[in-house]
Amino acid sequence: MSLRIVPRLLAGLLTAALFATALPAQAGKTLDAIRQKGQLACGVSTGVIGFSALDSQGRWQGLDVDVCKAIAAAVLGDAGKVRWVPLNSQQRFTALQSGEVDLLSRNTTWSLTRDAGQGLHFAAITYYDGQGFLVPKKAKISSAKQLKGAEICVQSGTTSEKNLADFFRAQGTKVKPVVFDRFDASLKAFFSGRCQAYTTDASSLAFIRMKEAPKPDDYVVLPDLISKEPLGPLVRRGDDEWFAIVKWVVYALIEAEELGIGQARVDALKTSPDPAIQRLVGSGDDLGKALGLDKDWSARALRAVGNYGEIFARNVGADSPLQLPRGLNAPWNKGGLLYAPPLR
Ligand SMILES: N[C@@H](CCC(=O)N[C@@H](CS)C(=O)NCC(=O)O)C(=O)O
Repeated sequence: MSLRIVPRLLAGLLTAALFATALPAQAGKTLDAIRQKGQLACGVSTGVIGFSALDSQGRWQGLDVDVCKAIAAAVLGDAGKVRWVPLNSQQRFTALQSGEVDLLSRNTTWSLTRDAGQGLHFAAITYYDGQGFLVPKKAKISSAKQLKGAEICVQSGTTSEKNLADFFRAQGTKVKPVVFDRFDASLKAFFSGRCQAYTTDASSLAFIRMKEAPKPDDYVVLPDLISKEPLGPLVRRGDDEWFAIVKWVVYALIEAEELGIGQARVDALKTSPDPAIQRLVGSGDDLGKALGLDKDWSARALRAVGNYGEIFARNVGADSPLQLPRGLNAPWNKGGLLYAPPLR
């Protein structure tokens, strides 16, 4: 054996040894910084009821808000240690890229160019949505195709703006988008009759009709959905450990619903005979170590906000004014698309 290959051989052996031993996860730089600040900076919307909006007491509420609270509970031990940063559609990506927020949890659609082209990583899907149209009832429009030639209010920096153009181009027709940078301005314009329709994610249209329309009954959401809008939290590229934490906190919430672990029963279930339940409530095998967290991370997240089904019901579903059906957002074994990889 030539002496020249010895260093290479040694380096190879060392690398193999490093990967063979289960490395205790390093806390990534984002997690370190969050711990140092004692606060998670979470980017939310400027006010989309059901997902992220201030309530009458000035507290942030919603499905996307609960995702941030769950993460804060998992990594800081306190769902209250979140700094909320309201961001409109245009501002959201720069705020994440620049480090102003640690994560964005705000009705944001996962797409290739956002994921691969902007230095970002979508961590998971927390709501399967699609783009729809809100129209005045008196216009007697029953399908999106009838909107040919219409002026349609839409917010800039959204997939809604792009899909609107695609949909009508594919039909060989055109519409006239009326584009607004600010959400409040877009709503004001629509409800004052500036446009014949308003377009965005269907879940947002439900809130817009119910909470923003002068008379909700004067408006209808058309049945057509013209796109796929998988919404979920995202992080900056370059910190795999932080990416993993955000991803697995969401999966823990989803898995807990599948296993029937409700917010009120997290501690009672510590004595469950089911190892999968034990792992999630912190009495079984340690899942925290691989994430750079302690063993109780998922139990804390669940105690803070409940499982995905509870989060959905409280914010947008059966226990909320929006009354959105579970639809695609039901667990995979109940007719929906929610599916967490094994937490083990
Ligand atoms: N899911 C779409 C649309 C998301 C979006 O930004 N929607 C608007 C209209 S509902 C919004 O959230 N506006 C509130 C704001 O700008 O704060 C996307 O990711 O582009």
